Amino acid sequence: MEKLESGKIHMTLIDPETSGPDGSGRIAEQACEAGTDFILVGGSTHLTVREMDQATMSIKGRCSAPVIIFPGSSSMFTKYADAIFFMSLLNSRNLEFVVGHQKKASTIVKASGIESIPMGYLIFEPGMTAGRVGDAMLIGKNDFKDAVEYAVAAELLGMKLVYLEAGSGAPTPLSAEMVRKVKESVDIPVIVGGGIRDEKTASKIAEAGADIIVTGTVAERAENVSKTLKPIIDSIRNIKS
Ligand code: 1GP
Repeated sequence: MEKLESGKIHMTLIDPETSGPDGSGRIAEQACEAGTDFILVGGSTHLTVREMDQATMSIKGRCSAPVIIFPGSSSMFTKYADAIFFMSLLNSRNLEFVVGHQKKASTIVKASGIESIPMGYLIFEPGMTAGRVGDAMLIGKNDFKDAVEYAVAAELLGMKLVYLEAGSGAPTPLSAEMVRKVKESVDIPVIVGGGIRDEKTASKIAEAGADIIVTGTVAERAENVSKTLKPIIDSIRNIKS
């Protein structure tokens, strides 16, 4: 929240399932060099506590940015992270993703003492793996009313952030119009991710009102992560809310 007072934020998503512990550390190191603000560790597929621990320790050893867990299930926890998105997939038809995993993880997360950030998570078309695994009733590209209603519900439920997700690796990201309509309707910060691969797209989405931009795949696939992420990160820095 403090960081948001001085401008837009960039988060780098690292999925240890794809990158492994060493690869996760390598991506984090270069993302840090490029100026990313936070590392998200996690993804839609299942990871054990041990895998989360190894990847997070590798990331923490090579990058000073705070690490936030982005869980796909109740077992995706590590005490080595700085915080966790305690998130609810509001448009899932499966109660497990709305509140079941949260119930299972609740006492462990609380006892760990790590910061828990309540977040509403909404998956839009095409949704990709997150949409399939989370059994999401995907919000259509032009279903502005649904998107706004879910986002306002997240705010009224007390969530501190709302995340608009097109799905990791989505061929196209959310439209600027969708981001603008949601942003105009809520007073909590809006995170946007899925399919953002270049500075032009990132700045368009940030200009439309996204407070936080998440990129994942572009770093996983880059030969030079730092060189690839830097223009994306720089492009959102001077955009006013
Ligand atoms: C996925 O929104 C994130 O949860 C990142 O998506 O991998 O397409 O950048 P990409």
